[in-house]
Amino acid sequence: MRKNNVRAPSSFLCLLCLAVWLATPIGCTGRPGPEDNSGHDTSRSGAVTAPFDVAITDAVNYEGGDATDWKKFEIAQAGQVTVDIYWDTETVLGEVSLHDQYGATITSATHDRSGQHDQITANLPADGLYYIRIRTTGGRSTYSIRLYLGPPRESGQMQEDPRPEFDRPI
Ligand SMILES: [Ca+2]
Repeated sequence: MRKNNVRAPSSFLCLLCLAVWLATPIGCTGRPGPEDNSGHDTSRSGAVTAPFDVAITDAVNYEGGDATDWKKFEIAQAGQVTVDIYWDTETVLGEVSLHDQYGATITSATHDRSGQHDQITANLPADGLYYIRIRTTGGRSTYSIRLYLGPPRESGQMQEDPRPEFDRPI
């Protein structure tokens, strides 16, 4: 009987320890998880509208907890769409992909680390809503992205656009 009385509290303590251990976030090392600071655009439902023919600037930062940005656009009729992306940091492990309204991947490109520019293009089968996902699986970079109707144009044009936003820290 006495033995049981002693054992009961220690079992309780073990359970308490287990509960505390399970409740402790895995990322308690002080470093954020890849999406901890990603904001609404970490998922398709929070995608930001990307205009046509205008370069927009944003950034992804894997170690900083903002690994993914979703953009969205609509087309009025089926046709070819091209996306140019320029990474400020060539060494980033970047990816850019095009998705249909349900999130299925239409085409994608893994960043070519020998340069800054990647490009994807696709013939979209119907009018409606489409998505672009920009992601890093390592490193960080500011990037500029521009989408336009039609086949790929000469690369390098976008580099001439003024991009004062690049001064902000990422
Ligand atoms: Ca984000």
